[in-house]
Amino acid sequence: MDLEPLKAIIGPDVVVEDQEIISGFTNDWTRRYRGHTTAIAFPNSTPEVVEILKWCSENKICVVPQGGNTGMVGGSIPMRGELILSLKKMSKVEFVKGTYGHLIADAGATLSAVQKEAARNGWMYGVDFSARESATIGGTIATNAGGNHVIRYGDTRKQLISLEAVTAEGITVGDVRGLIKDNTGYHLPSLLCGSEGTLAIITRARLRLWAKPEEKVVMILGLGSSEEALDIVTLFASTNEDIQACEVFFRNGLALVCERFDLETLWEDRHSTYLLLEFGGPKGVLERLDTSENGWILKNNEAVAIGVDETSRSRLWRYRSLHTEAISALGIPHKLDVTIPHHQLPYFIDTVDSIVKGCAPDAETYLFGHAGDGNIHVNVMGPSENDLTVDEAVLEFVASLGGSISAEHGIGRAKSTYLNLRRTPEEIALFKGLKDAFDPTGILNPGVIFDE
Ligand code: FAD
Ligand code: 2HG
Ligand code: ZN
Repeated sequence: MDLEPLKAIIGPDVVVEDQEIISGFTNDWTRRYRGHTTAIAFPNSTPEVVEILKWCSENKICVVPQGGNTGMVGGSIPMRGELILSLKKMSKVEFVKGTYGHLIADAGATLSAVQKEAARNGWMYGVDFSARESATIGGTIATNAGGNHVIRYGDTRKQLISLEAVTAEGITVGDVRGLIKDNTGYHLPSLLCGSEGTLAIITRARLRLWAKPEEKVVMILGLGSSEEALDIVTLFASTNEDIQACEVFFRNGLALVCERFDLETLWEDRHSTYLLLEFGGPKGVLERLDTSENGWILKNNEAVAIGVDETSRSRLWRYRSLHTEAISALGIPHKLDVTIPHHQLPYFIDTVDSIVKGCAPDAETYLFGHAGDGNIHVNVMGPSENDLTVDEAVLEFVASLGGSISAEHGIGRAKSTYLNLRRTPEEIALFKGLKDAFDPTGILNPGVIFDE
């Protein structure tokens, strides 16, 4: 890749060719995707993104957009030596004064920077998950990230008021003006959200903020079955206005987390199933819960841990959010991020291990996830990295139950061969038509979403 002509257009500092720096950007968080490239472009502004893409399109140089590189499906990794376009240097975050809770963030701003700027101005951002210090707003939009609070505030798409992006040929589309209602044709933010860097580079976004709850309470319940856990989720989701997270995990994952991070075990390891609930609202969250029709859930259960202050709340969250890191310490898992129709969730949870064992008798399956959204993370340890028998069997099982093969992480490279399990040939053809319109030379993230 001769990048001298590009450097002559945008200046030499924007393009980095030092392999020592580059090596920090070519492998993914899971370590499953290990790529290579000769260069990374670090634009400082939207006009620089325009120049880079114009030149890449004209010269048929393939581009892999990258934010925080925390993605779980290999979408941010240059597997064939593509140019990495990192948005890291575009990281401004600005609360919009005089509005009822809007914020404008550059694509490279971290999720945590957005959360902090919202909080500084008395508001909160509706998306949160444990990679907040590295994941960027551009990456969260490109993947339509979900996380812990979808049950209350919706996914990233629901937070988008407007966005600015640059198509593969260097055409800037959209804006960050604050029109709440704007029914002028197709809705670009909805389309580009979840497009995983295959249609355009997201450069800026205007985000909706929410009123900060006065008080938060976190609790973990130790339970005897997935059915019991999901009955409680249904009850709270349908009757409690304060509920903002319903997370599930199980005995083997909890044991791993406790051992790895030296956490105290919960109730001497007596339960098979654990439910973490987070409530937020006006003062009196616990009192309201206690006197509500669901009060019996707490009174009848001998295994309830409650956190009301920041320290005890985050102590409880660690049991759930450290699952990914604890599993990663064992090796490279097979990661499947699926949604199951609510009424099938207990069946899925109770059956999936036998599906896995049918392919790989010695495999260990760890399940955890966002129970309120029907989103279970299936992590399987055992089968070798390139043996995808288990992945295929689990995804086929999910499809047979009417579920989705990607709940929140996206298709990326990892799931591209299975797109047909969720999308019809007609839908895939329509998707390809959209891809051609935004990226006629096919330079943006080849191999992502669509199998090559
Ligand atoms: P990257 O990994 O850099 O990129 C992700 C995809 O977006 C790639 O296809 C890339 O090409 C594209 N992309 C990045 N920036 C742009 C841009 N500006 N324009 C166009 N395309 C772009 N995800 C969840 O949804 N919920 C969770 O609860 C969750 N928890 C996680 C916990 C851990 C510990 C980790 C490591 C990851 C977790 N993730 C979760 C996955 C990941 O953090 C999200 O997918 C996140 O949105 C990725 O953001 P990023 O900036 O790191 O994007
Ligand atoms: C989570 O919910 C993330 O913790 C990561 O989405 C899921 O590691 C995983 O499989
Ligand atoms: Zn998740």
